[in-house]
Amino acid sequence: MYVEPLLDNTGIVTPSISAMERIRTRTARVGVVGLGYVGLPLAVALGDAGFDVVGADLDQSKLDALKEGRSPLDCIADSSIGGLIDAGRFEVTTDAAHLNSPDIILICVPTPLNQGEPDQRFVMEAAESLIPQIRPGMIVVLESTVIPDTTERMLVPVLEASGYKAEVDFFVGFSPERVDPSSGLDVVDVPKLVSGIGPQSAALVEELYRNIVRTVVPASSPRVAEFTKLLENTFRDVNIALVNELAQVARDMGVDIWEAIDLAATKPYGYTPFYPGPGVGGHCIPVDPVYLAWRAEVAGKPLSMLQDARRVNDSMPGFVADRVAELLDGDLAGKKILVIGAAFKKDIEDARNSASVDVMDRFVERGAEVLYHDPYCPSVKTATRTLVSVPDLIPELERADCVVICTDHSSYDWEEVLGSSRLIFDTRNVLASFVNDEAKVHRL
Ligand code: SAJ
Repeated sequence: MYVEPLLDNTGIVTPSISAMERIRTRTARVGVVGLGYVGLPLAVALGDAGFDVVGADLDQSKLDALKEGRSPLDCIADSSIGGLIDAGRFEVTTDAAHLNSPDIILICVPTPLNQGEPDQRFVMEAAESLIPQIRPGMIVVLESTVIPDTTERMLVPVLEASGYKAEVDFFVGFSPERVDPSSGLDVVDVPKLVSGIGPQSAALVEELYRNIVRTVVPASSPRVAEFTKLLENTFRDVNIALVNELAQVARDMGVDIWEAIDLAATKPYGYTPFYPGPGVGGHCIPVDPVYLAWRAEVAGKPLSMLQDARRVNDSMPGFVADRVAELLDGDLAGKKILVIGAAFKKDIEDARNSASVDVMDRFVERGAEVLYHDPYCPSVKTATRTLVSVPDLIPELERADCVVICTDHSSYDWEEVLGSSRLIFDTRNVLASFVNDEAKVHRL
């Protein structure tokens, strides 16, 4: 039975008592749509906080692993999953339409690019699957990174097709994901921005996350929280582009960019070190600025700096190929190139939008014979073919005309790589700490 919102004696709107009670007593059943690197850690944190969780994900193999108490993600231990499954507090389904109308639903689906444009299709599909499940007192929170205004102008109208009114019958908020699989920080340790489409939604969303994470930071609206998320990652893309562009000219000025960055990093204020590389990969940094730039374009105010930064970062694979060609008498045709690392950054298995793959494509375009090795990525799809990681590293190092280090996984024995290679182009400066033969080892 839905309890009318109460105005307490200070005139502050008190959200639906039942919804707030269910959060505070942690008796609410929570649905998580999307069990990837955002949704699964969140589902585990909810379960650990005492909530019953039902997760939905289209990937049957992921659900099979979860049902057997196995984690499909490196960043989540099997024990975290098994404990919740054994306690009967974590169910999974392939269909978000079958969440069975939980008290709370968190939407954690991907928001990629499609032909260079924002693609919010998965958010829309998730929202549409929730329409028949909306009921009075329910709370829906969007966590996916979206174009500013999506929560209020797209998600709410779709959910109100249920016949119920947002901020009256049910509640809606936005809380951007800040999961970074490689930082080692647990979901509970990262401050969480929270927001609601009105005071009741805001109070409920804030209370929900207070029961999950250590620090909650209220934003005045979903729109500003959506914008902030894009700001955080655009900040990174633009700063990486700065050092990538400087890396392309420093050498011509007789300057070692890596030394300059390390010197700048001694400044204890007003500077944040970023490092050049083969390009910017992943599902966040090369994507989020495009969402912000797209929205600005719609507002008639193109963001030239973001677009220029994207162009610089996207030019790095070609720059790497140019530098390696210089080292091989100006011609890559028929040369044997071994790329070390296909993942988009070190110590993870994710090759989405990986610059390493773009570097391989640039070499193939110039007629080189390209192989790669990556213990985390057994195979990758390049523009023209699927490549498989070579099984034995050392003989391939010895065979290569040039070894190109694109991802500096900690698992490599870099002394061994150095000793077994004839020529190395190091895009990550990972060999800096070794005594280098300058004729053999070259850097960005
Ligand atoms: N990169 C550089 N130079 C740098 C930093 C990164 O070339 O100085 C490259 C990386 O090699 C990679 C790409 O940029 O190809 C992205 O690297 P990233 O460290 O930003 O990694 P992501 O994509 O995992 O970003 C996530 C983001 N987390 C969320 O969106 C919740 C980002 O906000 C985090 O700041 C980042 O992790 C992090 O700090 O690790």
